[in-house]
Amino acid sequence: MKHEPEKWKADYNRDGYLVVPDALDAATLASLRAGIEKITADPDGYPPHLRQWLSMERDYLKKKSSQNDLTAEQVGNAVRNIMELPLFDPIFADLICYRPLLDVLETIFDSSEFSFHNYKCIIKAPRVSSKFVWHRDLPYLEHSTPNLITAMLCLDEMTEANGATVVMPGTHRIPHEQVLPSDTDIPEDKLPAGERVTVKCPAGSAVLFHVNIIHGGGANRSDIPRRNVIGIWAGPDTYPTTMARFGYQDLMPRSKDPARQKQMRMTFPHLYGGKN
Ligand SMILES: O=C(O)CCC(=O)C(=O)O
Repeated sequence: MKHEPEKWKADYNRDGYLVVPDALDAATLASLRAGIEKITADPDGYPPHLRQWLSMERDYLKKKSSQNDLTAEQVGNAVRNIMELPLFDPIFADLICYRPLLDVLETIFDSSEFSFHNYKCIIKAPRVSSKFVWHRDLPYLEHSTPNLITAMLCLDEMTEANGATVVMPGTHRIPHEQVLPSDTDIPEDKLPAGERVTVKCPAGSAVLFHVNIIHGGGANRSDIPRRNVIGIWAGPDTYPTTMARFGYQDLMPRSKDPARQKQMRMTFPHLYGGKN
């Protein structure tokens, strides 16, 4: 990955999003792909405490038939979303410590005091996926400030044909109090005027965006999958306002606070030489 902190900051502040090519090295990309493939190969083979975190395309389109022109039968057993990735495989927990991504996050937050919220994987399965509604992420994240970043690690190339994310640059600039609960699903005729950018990038790229940027994306009707491991990260003094908590939530992998550093070492002894 090329270190371009000034460019990262300028892109993010101007547009509300940023693409970082080669954020994942080849070995990490391969192991994340293998981890996701293991989950999607047999979703119904998981015990209930894990199966509950898998959302299927067929169930989504029962609720949101406008987002897919196929029937529940036609989409088969395609997985659409895997929540709580670190519960499925320690490689996803270790990803909380992945240095290239932390470098970018520390630059954009302009602080070392940011915290992990959760990791999920959004899958647009070849030929059958639904499209995404236009939305902002902040309303469903429910935090005390909007200083949160959605960081997508692209396990596959993103193209228009496989349903690349589409963003509306600049729409992150909105006062906190003007973000509405209904912004989790913004109808086409309520979208602000402005450019729509299809984020095309190679596999291994990171795409980071402000949780208030309006984004969506098309269906995947190509033959290649489009899988994004998506982390939510909270900036300094930014806290959840509901009861919901995720595994490993609130770890602060770059914190300068010795107690937080100790927490990281004790949580990931195999990555920090087993020292307290
Ligand atoms: O995977 C994508 O293209 C975007 C995911 C997304 O919008 C979300 O998880 O809220």
